[in-house]
Amino acid sequence: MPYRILAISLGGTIAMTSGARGGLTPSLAADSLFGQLSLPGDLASVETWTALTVASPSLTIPQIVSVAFEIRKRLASGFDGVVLVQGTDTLEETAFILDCLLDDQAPVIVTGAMRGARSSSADGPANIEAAIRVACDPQSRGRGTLVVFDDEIHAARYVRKVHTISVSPFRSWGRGPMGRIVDGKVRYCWRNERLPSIAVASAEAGRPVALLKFALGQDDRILRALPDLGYRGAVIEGAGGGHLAEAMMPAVRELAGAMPVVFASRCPLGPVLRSTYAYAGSEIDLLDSGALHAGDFCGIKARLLLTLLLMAFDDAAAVRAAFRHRADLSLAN
Ligand code: DAS
Repeated sequence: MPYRILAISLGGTIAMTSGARGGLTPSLAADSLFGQLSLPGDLASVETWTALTVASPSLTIPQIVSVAFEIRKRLASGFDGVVLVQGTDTLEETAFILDCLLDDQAPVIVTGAMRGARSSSADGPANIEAAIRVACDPQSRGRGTLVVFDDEIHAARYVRKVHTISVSPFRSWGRGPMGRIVDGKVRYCWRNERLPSIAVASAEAGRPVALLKFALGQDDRILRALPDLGYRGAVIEGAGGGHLAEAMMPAVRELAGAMPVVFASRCPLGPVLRSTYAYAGSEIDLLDSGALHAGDFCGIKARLLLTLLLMAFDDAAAVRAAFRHRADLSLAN
């Protein structure tokens, strides 16, 4: 009995062809992307949905939350899995949002392409076929949202785009891929505990969260401007284990009294520290100031997590507690 797969397109290079100005622009609908697949006929029956046709930097969090709501509905109506294609630039963020919101056992797989649909070396069809194979494999159930690209299978929590032009641009640093497609077969190497899903009730835009990166000599002017700019949360990628300049700490303390402030690390590998250093601007000082540690989440994903929690809870204390719980869990497995 073929697996019922919902194939969703949001656009991206995989759906792009050369436009009037000579460069690639989004143009193709899901039907043409999922139309000519060379998979075993009895593997999957695919139903397509062209949700959007945009370049992925222009996607919004409310749009992805709406897609998550529709996926939940479609899975409840009998689909066995989902394959979603979009641009690779923000693909890791879409995958993480879906992973935070969906708690279905059914596989939800995100993929895309680094070469346009009409390129002689188009990688979209192979990525789509691999994604469908993974979506149709019983071992993929219960693993949360996965990214399949260049025959690698990545967990949404860890995967990042790390190369601007490679056809294998995704890495899960510190963990490696959760699995691979080998000889056309799905092979998993590890499994991690899923985090509790977040009960967001509406896809309406939530309270904005700023993402800042610390650099040498940076001062506190941007931090002090955030409330008047309408931000209701902040994530700061600090140096090393999550550290800031001493001179920034009065502003951090003040800001943490007004909104959830998270410190992550600008390092691509390793978690933030929680109890090693105690100097002004260190993790112990940041925690004393009321800031929250990002655990194993990178700044980009800590921002999405905080944004979704601000959409789910009105009460600031509930937001802080829910964030702290997930950040601690992220360090535990
Ligand atoms: N960077 C292109 C891509 O890889 C465009 C985009 O992300 O939409 O799909």
